[in-house]
Amino acid sequence: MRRFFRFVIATLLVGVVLVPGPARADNPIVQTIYTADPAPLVYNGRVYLYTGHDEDGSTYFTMRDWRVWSSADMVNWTDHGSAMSLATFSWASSDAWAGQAVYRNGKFYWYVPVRLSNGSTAIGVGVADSPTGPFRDALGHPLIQNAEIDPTVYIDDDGQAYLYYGNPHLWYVRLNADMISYSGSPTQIPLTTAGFGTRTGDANRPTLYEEGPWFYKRNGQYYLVFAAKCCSEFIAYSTAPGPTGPWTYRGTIMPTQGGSFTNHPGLVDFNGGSYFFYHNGALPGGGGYTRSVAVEKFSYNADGTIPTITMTTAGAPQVGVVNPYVRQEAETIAWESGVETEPAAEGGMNVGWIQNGDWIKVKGVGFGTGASSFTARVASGASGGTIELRLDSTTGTLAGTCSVSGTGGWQTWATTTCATTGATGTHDLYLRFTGGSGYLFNLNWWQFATGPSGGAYPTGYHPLVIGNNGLCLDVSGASTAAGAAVTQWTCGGQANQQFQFVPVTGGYGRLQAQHSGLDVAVANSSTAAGVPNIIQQTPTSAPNSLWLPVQQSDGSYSFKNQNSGLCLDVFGANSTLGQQLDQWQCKNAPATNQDFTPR
Ligand SMILES: [Ca+2]
Repeated sequence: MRRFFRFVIATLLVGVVLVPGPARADNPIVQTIYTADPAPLVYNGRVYLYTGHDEDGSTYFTMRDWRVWSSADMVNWTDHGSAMSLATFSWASSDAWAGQAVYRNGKFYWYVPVRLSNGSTAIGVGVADSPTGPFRDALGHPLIQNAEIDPTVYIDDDGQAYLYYGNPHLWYVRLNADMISYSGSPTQIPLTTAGFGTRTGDANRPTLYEEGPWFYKRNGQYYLVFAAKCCSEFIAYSTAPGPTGPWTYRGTIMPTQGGSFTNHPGLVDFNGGSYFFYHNGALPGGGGYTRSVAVEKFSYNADGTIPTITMTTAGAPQVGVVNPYVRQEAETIAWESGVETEPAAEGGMNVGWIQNGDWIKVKGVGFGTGASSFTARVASGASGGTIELRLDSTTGTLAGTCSVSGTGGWQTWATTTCATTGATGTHDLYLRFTGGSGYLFNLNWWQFATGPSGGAYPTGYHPLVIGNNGLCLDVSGASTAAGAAVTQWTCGGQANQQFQFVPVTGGYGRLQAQHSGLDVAVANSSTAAGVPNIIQQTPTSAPNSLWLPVQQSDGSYSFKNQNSGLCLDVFGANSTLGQQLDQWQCKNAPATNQDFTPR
């Protein structure tokens, strides 16, 4: 099914790929699947986006799970997969429709409507410890059951949480602080034309309010943004001085447009900007039941009113740049052609279904003074292929070519590294995949490095001063024996504290102790994290003795082991003299127990 969908989309996207011009579309923001009913949540410096998921080829609102995405820059969106589904709610039978998630007291609550086996609808609540889930049923039964849909939630400054919802009526309840119960009875908001505008031609629905409310407060004013009139819908809004009204109709935000007869609003402020999320039918194969979420940036008027917002293919501008020198998930995508995602056996998601000519665009990557190598986490049950690193377009400057070999399985992961040249400044990065016929390989994550092939790491022997404690890397007891522990000790400048970096392959090289001539290595090629197991060994250039120097923002270096993918690390970040070092997940932050400054 998934592979069939991939083929259909790849075929349809051929038309998009051939569109010329420098201004590549970034809306809709997800191209790997159809998404609907956006609900953004700002948390910890990122925008988390909760959506529905229109099944491929739908001829109704056929929706079985909900998806989570996130972005730090509004243009590159990370796929967090399916975090909640109909199966989460044992009492639900179908229709995983429009919901919203909110954070409170260390937990994330996701309110969603579903249909029961008796045909009626109800609102349930999922709960999770992480914004990306997994979510579990908080109650084991519906939170609200009065045949309505489309919950929206807001926690007011005084701590009182409100859940608005409804189609055809508009209701609210006051949620208790536990967020999974409420006080009093659901209360109906009177749908007056003063409050919600005038609809003509439908005696049963005299106001414009249709469905999909989005409720929040800003600068002391309460907003209810909603899908208006049916069908096709447009987006309108009302405001009120208090959380329960009285509401005054304020007009249109987004006119009817976009090839989907429904629309659905979600608004947030993030990093100084205001953003309006909606959905349309703009993806190839898209329409009223195969929708896609998109976003526009806007500014509130001085009086708090919202301007008219029109759908664009350009989308919101990027906030900041992508740092290529820290691990970036392959499933962080501004635009793509031909690929899909799936859960990765080693955690998170990976990009898959990669065929010859497919590509991923990552917008606005800040290479700075220059990258010297590229590392990718790959798996292939076939014979692999090639990753071309192109700048600014699929045919742009080739900054590197990375070979991917077969790894013996589609979830058997290995790390491959290649040298890069010419990647300086800020560019859109295109990962273009080439190879033979059929699926080539999967991609979990990637990372660039500065380093010796860029001339940055100093040549010759140097003491390596540790960032968090000021001690120096040291071969224990000045031993010349293979297997002796590599430890930390007070810096003295002696020969067993002098190390030189000897480049070997793809940015990786040996870290050789001057007094013994032996190489710093991970004992027994271990891939375990957090075990003091760093030794010196006879030079063999085996992967457990090859390290990638990754320069940090303060000029120090971390050393990433080629075999394990982990970084040289002071065990427990302690300051104990003679403590043997270990390896640990790379932090890629300066002044830590993984940062070494050559002096
Ligand atoms: Ca990944």
